[in-house]
This record gives sequence, structure tokens and C-alpha cells, in this order.
Amino acid sequence: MKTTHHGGCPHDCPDTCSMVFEVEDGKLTGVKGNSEHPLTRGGLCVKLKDYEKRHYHPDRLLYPMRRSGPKGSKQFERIGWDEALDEIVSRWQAIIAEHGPQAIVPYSYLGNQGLVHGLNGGDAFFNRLGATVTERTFCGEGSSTAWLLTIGPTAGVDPESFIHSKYIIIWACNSVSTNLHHWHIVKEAQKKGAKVVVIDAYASKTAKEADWHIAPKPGTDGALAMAMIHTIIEEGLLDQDYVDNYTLGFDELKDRAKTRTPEWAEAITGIPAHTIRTLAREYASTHPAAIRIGVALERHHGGGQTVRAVSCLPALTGAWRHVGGGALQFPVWEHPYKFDVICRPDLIPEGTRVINALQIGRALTDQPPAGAPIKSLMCWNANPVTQAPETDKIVQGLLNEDLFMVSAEHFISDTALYADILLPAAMGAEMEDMILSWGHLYLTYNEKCVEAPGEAIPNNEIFRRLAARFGFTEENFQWSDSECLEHYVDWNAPACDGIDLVYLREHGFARLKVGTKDDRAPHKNGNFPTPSGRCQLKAEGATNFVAGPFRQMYDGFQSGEALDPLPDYVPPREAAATNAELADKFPLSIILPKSHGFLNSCYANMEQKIKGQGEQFVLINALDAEARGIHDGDKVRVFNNRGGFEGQARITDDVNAGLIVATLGYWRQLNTGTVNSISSAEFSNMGHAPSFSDNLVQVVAA
Ligand SMILES: Nc1nc2c(c(=O)[nH]1)N[C@H]1C(S)=C(S)[C@@H](COP(=O)(O)OP(=O)(O)OC[C@H]3O[C@@H](n4cnc5c(=O)[nH]c(N)nc54)[C@H](O)[C@@H]3O)O[C@H]1N2
Ligand SMILES: Nc1nc2c(c(=O)[nH]1)N[C@H]1C(S)=C(S)[C@@H](COP(=O)(O)OP(=O)(O)OC[C@H]3O[C@@H](n4cnc5c(=O)[nH]c(N)nc54)[C@H](O)[C@@H]3O)O[C@H]1N2
Ligand code: SF4
Ligand SMILES: [Mo]
Repeated sequence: MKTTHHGGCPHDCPDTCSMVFEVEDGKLTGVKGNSEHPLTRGGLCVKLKDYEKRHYHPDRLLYPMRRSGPKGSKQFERIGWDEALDEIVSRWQAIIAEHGPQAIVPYSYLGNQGLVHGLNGGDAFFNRLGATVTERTFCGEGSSTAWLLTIGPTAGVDPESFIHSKYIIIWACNSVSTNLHHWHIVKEAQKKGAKVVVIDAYASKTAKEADWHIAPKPGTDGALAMAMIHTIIEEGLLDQDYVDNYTLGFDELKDRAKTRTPEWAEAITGIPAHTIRTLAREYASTHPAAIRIGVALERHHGGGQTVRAVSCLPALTGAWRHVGGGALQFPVWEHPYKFDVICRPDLIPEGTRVINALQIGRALTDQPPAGAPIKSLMCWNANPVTQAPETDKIVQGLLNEDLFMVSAEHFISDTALYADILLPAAMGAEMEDMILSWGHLYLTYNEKCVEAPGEAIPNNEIFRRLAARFGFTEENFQWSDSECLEHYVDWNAPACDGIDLVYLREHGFARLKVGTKDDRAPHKNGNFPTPSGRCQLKAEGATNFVAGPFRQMYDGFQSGEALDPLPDYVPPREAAATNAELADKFPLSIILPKSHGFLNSCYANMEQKIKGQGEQFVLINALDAEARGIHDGDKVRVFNNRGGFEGQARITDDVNAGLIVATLGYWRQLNTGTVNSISSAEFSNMGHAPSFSDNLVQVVAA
């Protein structure tokens, strides 16, 4: 007999689709999008539409394993759970006795977005253990720092309210691939007459469907935004009343913007001055106007400042006055999750050191952190060998015989490959959870409806068992998954009015009580949740900090380093225009965005998904290809001082001369290097954000 159950897509994707699991004879036999969900609308994406195949994939990790050959040889032998956990505990106890608990480093990210089994599942455990704190700034922390300084922790425009917008700017977001269920709404608005402008460094799938594609050089969007500010002020396109009543620092911003002319920006961005003026005029005079701020906007040296400049625009024009006007960053700010209960930062011993996940390669090799040597790494919900920068260093570090490495995984990923102990983790339909969304305003429930195959268990059970072996008695480690859900959400918050677990179990999802898409205009009358209550065009006395709902929740990092109180253009670290010496050797800029057919590195090990996505390709302009004797379809090598990878050249006008594009996710064990072999682990200038879009390379025929 077939039964259906409510699911939530656990992947790191803003859409957090509400799904329907179909179960027959105790097995997951199909998945569908929930047709009642206003965003999911009955459809999933190409990655998830046959999610059951991932559950029962022949390569799925089913049993605990111990390494039986050299590190990285992929030789493992099956062991039992007790044996695996006993070995982990005895190795850790020995390490703690000799070096202290900070010699142990946890490493996780959003591979699973569940409140219980996701990002923070292991934090409470490792905090209690006294392990090193790993700061997670993969995604959105620079943008969040900028947003908090300017707008405050608010969702901004409801993604659903875009249906009312008449002017939509999608800024550095490839929605067709990465935010599909928002794109449907944008398309509908377009049909109703909205103009859709996509600002993307190359002609992405989304840019191709826009009414207007504007392609600045990567990392120069800050100059474009500043020139828009200049034009809006100089041409009197302001909503002076809104500016006077609801913003802070206008005179100073006006002063700053005086010299940031469209002509100045043309020289930096490559966008003609008259185009910038047209964009500014259209944007300021068409209401409602909404800006979707893509995560990619932060991924270069000046990323934070760029997001600040962009975040000022809707206040200058009064776009916030209208339903469907303003800017959208992460709606997760309005979700009432209790991260302090989930992560238990209160358990972190005072003075515990912090290392950053993006710089794990350096920490394991040439730049070890002060204090205890790193003797053990436990990785779950993350695959840094494929996803983190400077991967050659990470691999070098993981090959160290002296590093005791544990991986909890679904597959033997590029990272799990180097583990000493592998732990099989349960997947979507095999565990109860609520899935957070950073892309909409719904709570999403996921029912456990099948047993995990083999001996796989959910992450939270792994940490419960470890905590029991260490004798940890905190209540977090005693709660069942259902009890965790009771404690992890602030059910008494106004946003949860009328919503509880009983409701969620019955309906699968619930919209937070934060207004409706047809009436929500949260900053119509200012009401910005900033210290001043105003949109802070100027943030007096601001210092750099790491903001972000997904970071480890602790207050340890405040760099103290003063930030420019005003937004401005901050040039890329690696670009022909700003680093001539480096560009001499490595003349091409490269951007490394998401693949349409993979979810970060997930699915890039499944034959059908690789077939759909195609092999690793390198988009290159005819001018650059000709200059290097490269023909369409040739195998090319892309490299710089940090490393290299290979891909198939696709000669195309989709990229301008001087820029190449290669998408992310392909597995290193199935390819020659990956895109992150060349990327830099340097932070961008706010929130310790990554700089994946700020790299120079050379390309040659392989
Ligand atoms: N070049 C480049 N690099 C990038 C980016 C980019 O745009 N360009 N983007 C960055 C961004 S935005 C992000 S968010 C990061 C993402 O970086 P990661 O989070 O490391 O990416 P994933 O490939 O999704 O890795 C998640 C891993 O967790 C495993 N997993 C999934 N669910 C579970 C579970 O329930 N339990 C356990 N134990 N394991 C599970 C999956 O099998 C997978 O191997 O990558 C960053 N890296
Ligand atoms: N199919 C698919 N969907 C995903 C993911 C995935 O891996 N695959 N990953 C999920 C995750 S973790 C995240 S964070 C989101 C990210 O979603 P997006 O923010 O859409 O991320 P990207 O695709 O990396 O980048 C978006 C666009 O920004 C452009 N871009 C890069 N640098 C610049 C720049 O300096 N200026 C401008 N103007 N454009 C630039 C790229 O060319 C790209 O087309 O997607 C999520 N959804
Ligand atoms: S990956 Fe994103 S679009 Fe695809 S099913 Fe999951 S939440 Fe929906
Ligand atoms: Mo991300």
C-alpha cells in the first residue's frame, strides 16, 4: 500500500521545498513537490525530482568503516557502531590528555539544513567537549554583516511580494538554477509587465531570460551601485521625504557619492555611463521596485561594501513604501529559531580559539593556529575538499598520518575519502526534522517515514551516542528528535501565532505570521531594526564582525578593525586593473558559480546527474581562446599559483573577453582538480566572507 508523508528538502537551497514522500512496503518510492505550497507549487528541481534514487544509491555508505589502506586510497573495512564509537572516544581521550580538547576540530556546514540534524547538530557536543570553535562563513556572512549595518535583521521584501513588483533587479543571483521557486514569481511579474534586470558578470541562464542583462566585470558591482546612488542624488530622483524621515547619514553619503560618477564607474565596470544612468533613472522612477541580492555579490574583496551600497538604494528612492518594493536578502532573520538552545554557545569554555572553515587548508599545513596542534578533525554536513578554497592544501593536510579524521556522510565524498573512521548518516526521509529556509517565510516539517538502509543513523543520534560515551548530562543530549523540535523553535513568538508541531505534522508547512505577500511593506514607515531605527546609509563607529544566522553562535569574533562608516567601491584583490603584476602571469578573471544540475557537490557523483549537467566545462570568449590556440571542445588546464583543474573549453559570447566561468561541484576523485584548486582562502573585507569571485588564472590547452 502506498502512503504519503510530508517532507522538506534538506539541501542548502533558499527554496526549502515542501515535498511529498511516497512510501510503499517501507521504502521511499517517489517524491513530489507539495502542490499546496505557494512557492514549491508541486514542482521540485532537476536535482531532487528522483530523490529516492539518492536514498538507495548503490554507493551509499551503509555501515561504519575503518580505513584499511593508506589515507585517500578509498580502502575501508566494515566495523560495528560500538567499535567505531569506542575507537573515536579512546582516540579523542588520548588527544585531550596530551594536547587538550582544542586539538580536536569540528567541521560542518549546511549539507543538511535541518534544525535537529543540520548545521548546528554537533555544535552543542563539541562546545561541551571544549573543542576548537570553527567559524563558518561560507555563505552570506559578508552580505549579512553589510545588511545588519544598513537595514538590520529583517527579511526585507517577501520573495512572494515580487508578484507586485514592476521593476525587478536580480543582482548576482542565477535564480533559474539556484532559486527556481522564486524565479517562477519573477516570471509571473514579468508577464504582468514588470521589467526584469539581471546584473551578472556573464550571461547566466537567468540573464538570458531577463529583459535586460548588465554585465559588470566581476567584483566591480560596488562601483555600479555607487554610480547609481550618484545619479539618483544628482538628478533629484530621490524620495526626499523618505530620506529625511527614515535614513541616517544622507549628507555624508551625498558627499561621498559626488565623485562616483557614471563615467568613473564606466572605467571600472566596463558598463557605459549612459547605461548606468538609464538603469538608475528607471529603477528610481518605477514602483514598486525590488532588488534580489544574490549571495554571489559578496564573493570578492569588496563584497560587503557592495552589499551596503546596494542596500542603500531602496531607501533613497522610497521603494520600501510599496508592497513588492525594497530589497531581499535572507528571510531567515524573521524565523524564530533558538540557535542559542540548538548550539549551546554558553558551553564554550572561555578563551577557546576560533579557526575559520574557509582557511582549514592553511590551518592544517603552513599556517597552524596558535595553541594546541590539530590532531583530529570531524566532518559532517560538509565537503571541504570540493567546496572550500585552496583545496590542494586541504588535501595535503588530510593526508597527514598524524591527523585522526572522522567523517559522517552519505557517500565517500572527496573529504570522507581521507577519513580514518566513516560513519553512515541517515538521509531525508529517514529522520524527523524541521528544515530552515533562508529564502522564504515558511516553516517546513519533515516526517521520518522510512528506516535508513544498512546501519545509517541521523546526525543527532551520532552526537547523542558520543555525548553518552563522554558522560555529558546536559539536556540537549537527552532530548529525542521530537523533543528537540519542541525546544529549538520559539513557539511563543508572534510569528508562530497559531502554529505548533501538531499543525506542522498535519500540514507540512506554515507561513510565519509576518504579514501577507499582498500587504507586507515592513519598512513603509522606516521601522528598521538598526540601533537608530533608520536605514543606516552611514554606520558610525562600525567595526568588522561576523553576522549570519548560520555561523556558530558565539560572540568571540569582533575584529575591532574599523570599517568605513559609508559604503563605497572596494576593488577586487585579483583583477587585471588592480593587480598588474599578478595579471601578467595570470591574465584572466574567473568566476566559479553553482552548477545547474548539482547542489554544491551533492549529486555530482550520480551518473544520471552528471549526464544532465555535462562534464566540467570552461566558458571562454573567442578572443581569449584564439590567443591561446584553444578550440571549442578542447581539454584545457586552468591554473594559478594555488593549483589547477581541467575542463572542456566552450567558446562563447556568454562571457566577455578577460573572463572565464567554470561551475562548482564536480568531484575531485572523478576529475583532474576542481574549481576550488585555484580559489583563494583570503577573506573579503566584511564578515570573513569568501572571495570565490576574486581570482586570476591562466588557461592553456591541456
Ligand atoms: N568555488 C566556489 N566554492 C564554493 C561556492 C561557490 O560559489 N564557488 N559556494 C560556497 C557556498 S555558498 C557554500 S554554502 C559551500 C557549501 O559547502 P558544503 O556544505 O561543504 O557543500 P556540499 O557539497 O553540499 O557538502 C555537504 C556534504 O554533506 C553531506 N550531507 C548531506 N546531508 C547530510 C546529513 O544529513 N548528514 C551527514 N553526516 N552528511 C550529510 C553531503 O553528502 C555532502 O558531502 O560551498 C562554498 N564553496
Ligand atoms: N542548482 C543549484 N542551486 C543551488 C546551489 C547549487 O550548488 N546548485 N547552491 C545553493 C547555495 S549554497 C547558494 S549560496 C545559492 C547561491 O545562489 P547564487 O547567489 O545564485 O549563486 P551563484 O550561482 O554562485 O552566483 C550567481 C550569479 O552571480 C554571478 N556572479 C559571480 N560573481 C559576480 C560578481 O562579482 N558580480 C556580478 N554581478 N555577478 C557575479 C555568477 O555569474 C552567477 O551567475 O544557490 C543555492 N542553490
Ligand atoms: S534543491 Fe532547492 S529547488 Fe531543489 S527541491 Fe531542494 S529546495 Fe527545492
Ligand atoms: Mo551557500
